[in-house]
Amino acid sequence: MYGNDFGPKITADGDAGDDPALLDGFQRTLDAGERIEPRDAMPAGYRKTLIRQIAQHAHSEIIGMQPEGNWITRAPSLRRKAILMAKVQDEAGHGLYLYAAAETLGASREELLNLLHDGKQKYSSIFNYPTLTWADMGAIGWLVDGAAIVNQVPICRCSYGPYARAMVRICKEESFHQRQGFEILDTLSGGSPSQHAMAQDAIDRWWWPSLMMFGPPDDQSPNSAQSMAWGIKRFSNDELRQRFVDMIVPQAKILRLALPDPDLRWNAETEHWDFGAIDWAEFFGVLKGDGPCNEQRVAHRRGAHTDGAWVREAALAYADKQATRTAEVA
Ligand code: FAQ
Repeated sequence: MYGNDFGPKITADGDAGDDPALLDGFQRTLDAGERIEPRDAMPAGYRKTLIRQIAQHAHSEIIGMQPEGNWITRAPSLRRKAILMAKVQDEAGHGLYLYAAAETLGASREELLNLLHDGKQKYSSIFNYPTLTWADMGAIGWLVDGAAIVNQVPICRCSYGPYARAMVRICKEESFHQRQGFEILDTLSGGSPSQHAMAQDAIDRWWWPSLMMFGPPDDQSPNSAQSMAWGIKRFSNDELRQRFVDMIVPQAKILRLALPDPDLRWNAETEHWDFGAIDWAEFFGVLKGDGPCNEQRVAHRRGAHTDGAWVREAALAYADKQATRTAEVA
């Protein structure tokens, strides 16, 4: 049983509007560290922010299947192929949990997919880069899933119940994804000189885009302050980016691979790794649609949606039949 004891729960549209009693109930729930649940009254802005973030997150999972899907047929062994297929399937599952979480806020999957296909909602910048070699599967697992874990573990404590609960399972699976990426790179790094070079090249290409995944610097992040006040975000973009760098530097040493940043230095005062300047012009360019693969990713997604129309129609026809049968029996 989910829910809490703070204030009235149900309004006609679920939004608290200006009603002081409803807003007070919402705030007291947050202050007590309890979860907001779908039936609870909430400010319209809270609902809108959650739909935006959860939808972007869901879109990232399903678009994120493409760069890796590209390598399933070319995985170097049956074992690697089976693992990669399982990982890509996990990502489809993550998309499903997240679209379901958004549905509890009143946004249907169909509506959100239309917004993605029309370029009206975003997905993570990272998936607009190409996967050129097998080592990219290692770099994505180690760096991209590593960044996703650092960003997403705090979301398990997000104030909105359905999102927080979806993230618990997603994070468990992401941990496995990161381990498999690390293992691919460890194998390549300890292999022939050309395999080692292939692993290094992948790290050189994926390092900076992975740092960008955490979003713009705090002083250019318009949504952070409100999202943190609402308990949707628990840490700022820069805090999580720093946490990621601190986690990755020692792991890179174990992998015998270099991170492509001449300014990377241990800072004994702050007890963190200092790192070089991020090219934010590149990040904002990718967000605008100018990344190496933006067009290809969205075109492929639209095509997959069109090709899958018959599956959706068949599922609806089956559901109708079942409903008719149940009604007849009743
Ligand atoms: N890419 O004010 P903020 C994964 C946008 S899942 C694109 O700081 P916010 C699993 C932002 O939306 C990866 N856009 O925004 C996997 C906003 O634009 P808007 C996805 C970005 O929301 C692994 C504007 O910039 N993870 O990798 C990005 O407070 C391997 C201003 O930014 C999530 O979605 C970006 N990187 O903070 C799958 C986690 N960063 O909407 C396959 C949940 C920012 O106002 C293979 N999301 N923008 O038009 C979050 O934690 C937050 O939404 C942030 C952004 C931190 C991403």
